[in-house]
Amino acid sequence: MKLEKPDPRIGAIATDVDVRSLSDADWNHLYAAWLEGIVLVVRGQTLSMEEFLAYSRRFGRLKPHRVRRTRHAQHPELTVMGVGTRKPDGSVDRAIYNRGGGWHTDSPWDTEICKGTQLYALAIPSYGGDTLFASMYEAYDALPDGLKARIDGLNAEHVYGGRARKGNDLLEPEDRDLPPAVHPVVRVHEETGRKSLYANPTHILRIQGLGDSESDRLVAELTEHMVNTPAQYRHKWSAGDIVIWDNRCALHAATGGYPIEEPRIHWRVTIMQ
Ligand SMILES: O=C(O)CCC(=O)C(=O)O
Ligand SMILES: [Fe+2]
Repeated sequence: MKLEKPDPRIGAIATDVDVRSLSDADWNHLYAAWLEGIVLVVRGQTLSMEEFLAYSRRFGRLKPHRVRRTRHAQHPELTVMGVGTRKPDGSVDRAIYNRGGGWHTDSPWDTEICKGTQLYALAIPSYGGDTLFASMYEAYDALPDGLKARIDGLNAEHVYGGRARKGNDLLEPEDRDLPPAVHPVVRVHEETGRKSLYANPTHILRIQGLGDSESDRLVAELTEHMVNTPAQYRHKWSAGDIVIWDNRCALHAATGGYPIEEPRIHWRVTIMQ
């Protein structure tokens, strides 16, 4: 197995390895590279659905996504991304075409924080469709001391799609008004012990204890720091790539911009701590 780091702060890329037959040593290296790199790419895999699920379960328990209509019928813990980019009337279904567009972490609207999200690329368009990742360890570390002091001890409420309920139409009606989940704005990573900024601009509803406009202003200020951190990795997909990212310490964004007539299909799992 070969492991490369595109940047010392974020990203790890593994090649010359088959995740179906990992030695214990290679598994330990991959897991450590993921924790350190936040985003781990394993190139060149050929997996059945069962093999992808089995490999994913090595990272942790899998949880079916709240969006029910893109769950796989036989394996609800698996979401199929990118099917149905056109509606029956021929118009583009933006919620499917650019699902995950806009900086976010996954599942902050759940009371239990998900540890990772893992995607396996089945079909990749000829251009566009990259995914961006940003380190929230680095974003936190680089905050001015005054801002660090202001956010110390604050908690934020999150709902699916935030105040605008963006993408909420992917949810079944009975799942659209679930109560917010509350998480600290500065969190300590369960495995690395590092502090990171957790103020997801897509799904945040409000920071508790502040008025709406004060909360919006603080989220906007934090967002500038989060999305402008130079500690970023841009993944250009190839079919056969597996990418897992750590939702406890990173934001990500799907960039879209790929030809609508070309398929961009991934299998996706949500991995719990
Ligand atoms: O399709 C992508 O590039 C990322 C989608 C996303 O945000 C997710 O699967 O959580
Ligand atoms: Fe996402």
